[in-house]
Amino acid sequence: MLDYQPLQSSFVTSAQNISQCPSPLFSEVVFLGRSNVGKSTFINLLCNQKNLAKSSQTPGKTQLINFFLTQWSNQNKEVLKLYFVDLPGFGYAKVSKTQKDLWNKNLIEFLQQRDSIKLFVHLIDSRHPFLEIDKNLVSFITRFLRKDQKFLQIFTKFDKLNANEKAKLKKVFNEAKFSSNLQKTNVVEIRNFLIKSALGEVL
Ligand SMILES: Nc1nc2c(ncn2[C@@H]2O[C@H](COP(=O)(O)OP(=O)(O)OP(=O)(O)O)[C@@H](O)[C@H]2O)c(=O)[nH]1
Ligand SMILES: [Mg+2]
Repeated sequence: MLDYQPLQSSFVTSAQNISQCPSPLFSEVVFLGRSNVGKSTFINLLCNQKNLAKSSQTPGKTQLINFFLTQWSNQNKEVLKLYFVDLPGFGYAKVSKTQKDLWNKNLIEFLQQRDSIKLFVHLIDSRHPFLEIDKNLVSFITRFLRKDQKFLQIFTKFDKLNANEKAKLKKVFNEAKFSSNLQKTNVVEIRNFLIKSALGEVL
């Protein structure tokens, strides 16, 4: 089985809308989820680089479509490149309505029209698994998900649950993955699964 190790990753650019995005040279993985769920921290954990994507205790930290060039090696000495895309969290409202509407329009266009997106990673806070806003995201994405694209759910902040709550959540969401960005739980398994999904190697 191929195992992917992180090589050096780097920030490429921030875009406000699809027209400002870089040339689609590589397959892309986008990270979606409510503000403060741990998207930026999760990217840093996967890439094994603490300060690659900016994370913060204050919700609303990530405000643009941020592209990172990530590089991975496997046992065959192959080097694989992917764009990881860190997005602003939804559900964060500390901007004007006009600003928010424009943002939503830009983000929706990006998600629906950017052909190089191969994997949507939806991050959900383990403590709040059934929020309406997350259900809406699932139905929104599945409406336009193409055959060459995958959708993966990851529950973050798994460290905040007790053993009983962990077992329950795993049972209900049996296709999801569970991560503690703090304790680095399952990082190797999740990293491999995610990269293989982006490559279309997971059915
Ligand atoms: N306990 C715990 N804290 C976490 C975990 N993942 C992230 N955090 C913390 O949650 C806070 C938010 O993390 P970010 O990575 O900035 O969240 P984000 O989803 O990128 O937020 P926005 O950019 O505002 O959308 C930070 O204080 C992180 O340290 C986790 O698995 N467990
Ligand atoms: Mg962020």
